[in-house]
Amino acid sequence: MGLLTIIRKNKAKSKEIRILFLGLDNAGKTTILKKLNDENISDISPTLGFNIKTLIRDGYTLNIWDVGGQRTLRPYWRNYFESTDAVVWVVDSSDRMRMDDCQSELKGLLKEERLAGATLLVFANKQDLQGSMSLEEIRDALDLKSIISHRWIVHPCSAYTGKGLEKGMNWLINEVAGRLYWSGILSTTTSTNQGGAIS
Ligand SMILES: Nc1nc2c(ncn2[C@@H]2O[C@H](COP(=O)(O)OP(=O)(O)OP(=O)(O)O)[C@@H](O)[C@H]2O)c(=O)[nH]1
Ligand SMILES: [Mg+2]
Repeated sequence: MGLLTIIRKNKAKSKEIRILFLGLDNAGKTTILKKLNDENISDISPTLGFNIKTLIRDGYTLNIWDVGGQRTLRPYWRNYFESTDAVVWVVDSSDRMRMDDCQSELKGLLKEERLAGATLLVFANKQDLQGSMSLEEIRDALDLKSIISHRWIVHPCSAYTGKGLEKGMNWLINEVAGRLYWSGILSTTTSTNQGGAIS
């Protein structure tokens, strides 16, 4: 039995998926995570270290790591890369001033060898705010179309209203579970070959 088969079999028993929530500070990572877990979102402070949360979805155990995004904390992101199955890159869609910063941080991240196999979900958060950037604007501002190294999708959401959160996570779970547990029998319902957008 090959090593890959053994790893797949062991993972299939526990059906665990390790997800890393990253993005600039103030993007809404912690708020999204709390909303997904039906927690109160009215009193959230900037994350200075990390939060870990375990969610159960569709029979899968999602081990989610939410790491602080302030500039001084970003060098520590690499401490969380090991064994990551998926990255959720959270974007504050109303923060037009920092889209360049957001793009360069994301591009740097995708060059990391330890994240080579990870699936990428870009959450265009804060869609409830008037004047927030549309999906197309975010796709252009972050130059997402140039990403060919990872399977990706960009999905609009609001952590405040909850709109879009479950749909985005469902895509991610299908995608990762297909790769890890179903040996390449990928779901084709929402994805294109190397990514694309669902709405
Ligand atoms: N209007 C609106 N505000 C949001 C939304 N999501 C988060 N916020 C607000 O944005 C601010 C930052 O949210 P956090 O969840 O702390 O952001 P974060 O990405 O975890 O930030 P760091 O921990 O510093 O990396 C808070 O004041 C939230 O209430 C959203 O969907 N809509
Ligand atoms: Mg946070």
